[in-house]
Amino acid sequence: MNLSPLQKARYEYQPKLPGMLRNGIADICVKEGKATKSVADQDKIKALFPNTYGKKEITFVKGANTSQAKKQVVGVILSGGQAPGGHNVVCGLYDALKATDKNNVLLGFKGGPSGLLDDDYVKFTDKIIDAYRNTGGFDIIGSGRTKLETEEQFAIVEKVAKKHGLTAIVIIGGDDSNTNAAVLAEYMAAKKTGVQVIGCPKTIDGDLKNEDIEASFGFDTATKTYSELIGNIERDANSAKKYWHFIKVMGRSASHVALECALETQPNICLIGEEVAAKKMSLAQITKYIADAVETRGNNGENFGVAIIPEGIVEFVPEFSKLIAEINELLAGEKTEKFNALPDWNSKYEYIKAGLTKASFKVFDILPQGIQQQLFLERDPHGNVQVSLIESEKLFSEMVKTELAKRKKAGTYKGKFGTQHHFFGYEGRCAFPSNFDADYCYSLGYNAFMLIQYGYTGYLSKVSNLSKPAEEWKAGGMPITKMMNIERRNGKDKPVIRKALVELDGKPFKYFEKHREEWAVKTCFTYPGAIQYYGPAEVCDLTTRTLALEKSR
Ligand code: FBP
Repeated sequence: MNLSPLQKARYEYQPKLPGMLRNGIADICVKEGKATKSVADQDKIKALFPNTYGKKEITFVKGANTSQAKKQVVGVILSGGQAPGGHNVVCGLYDALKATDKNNVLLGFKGGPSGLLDDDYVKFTDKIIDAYRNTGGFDIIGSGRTKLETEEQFAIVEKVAKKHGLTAIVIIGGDDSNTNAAVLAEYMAAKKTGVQVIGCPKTIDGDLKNEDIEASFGFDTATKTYSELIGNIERDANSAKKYWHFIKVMGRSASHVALECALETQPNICLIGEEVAAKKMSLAQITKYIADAVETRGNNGENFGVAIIPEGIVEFVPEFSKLIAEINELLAGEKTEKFNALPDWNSKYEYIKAGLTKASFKVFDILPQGIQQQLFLERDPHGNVQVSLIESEKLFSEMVKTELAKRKKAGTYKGKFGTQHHFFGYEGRCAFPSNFDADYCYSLGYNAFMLIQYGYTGYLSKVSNLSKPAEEWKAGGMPITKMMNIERRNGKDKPVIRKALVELDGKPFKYFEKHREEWAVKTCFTYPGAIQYYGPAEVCDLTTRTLALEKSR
């Protein structure tokens, strides 16, 4: 393999563990906290998880090891979208497992949850692990989005686990994958298989967090990567002074990524989906909000700017989600064929007009034609519109353009409006993990093994106090059921981990709200630059503005 100088150097990087884990299992004992209950729907969740509900939170502290010595054979999977640091979770898990007993075994199941079902695995060795230390990506075993949720699937996993003599399974994933981890843990406990299941909180979207889990891994590196790029674009915009850049950033549901990038780069505009939903903003209102900033700046001779648009924004616009729901109905089942058979866009347009309510057609009709067509071209396997594929950065820039043309005619707007569009998502998901993510992920994996060794199941590996230096981080575990409630999914009530959306009374949003009027009209850009891996801690080890603000007094 050809190695870049940075990759070679990163192999040598020794991730920092929380102080209390530094001497390994010999020096660790468990401090039990209070029994937990789910965030909502306690009776229902308790009934669904009779064997794993209500367990105590635990913290590891220094003290004599009281865990039972036994040979461990652990299986691990990476699940869902890539997030920087995934390899280090595996490395931390491997190092803890081998440091505890060199006869312990770690199997990596390939391609995500389906690897467990297909029994497609690799037995990790020092050589394999050493080639992935502190690197980005999930390519060590690959990832996938197969859901582990049916009894039949669990029965297959049970068989595979038995074949390999697995004592535990570690699922590295987001809210859905960890929900499945909780259900699998309950299944394994109910069947008395002796197989423990432990989750690790992953997602660049940052929406798997709560009072216990301070951050999901990957958020730090991904937002730093996007912020570097956004800062570079800001500088370009401020140099050439001729473009407004509309930048969509990933974050399928929550707007944490957009908000963090805004805190890092101070753009002119950043939309926050949760605010749009709370204020029930229409497309026209959002367009006006952006156009006002463009007009003020343009009239001041500043015909450039930067607007950040979160990927999931359109689903937060009430009139737009209603439109999507109606389109899904309009094309349900055989109706898709009928629609596709129409000869041209004009006849399709008439079909749509006749099928939508008046209010939804009005919304449809103001969309640029390219977006209108996207709504009908891109369908998921269930026949639904794939909202994440809608080019919302173009949607808003087009709508702003139309609005500005009116203002120009009316004589209020005197500037010029040239645009560029960008989408930052995949660029950040496999970056070399920042020192924070390298340390945090290694700690999560190392700690996951401690939970296994102490016999816990249905727990999420928890490393907290993250705004402090790693030495002061705390390690322990939290029952996954604590984060669960009942939500309606595909027409059925399901136990799921509650997604953490941006809190409008939280400190990160409040800070943004306080400054955004000034950022909108003045040029207040900040340029975070590239992630630094070597140098002073205040440059290299700092985590996100979001976490710093959340933890500030
Ligand atoms: P996870 O929730 O699985 O971590 O994935 C998040 C994400 O990166 C979103 O930001 C994005 O919308 C989505 O994955 C893209 O998915 P895919 O990789 O399947 O295109």
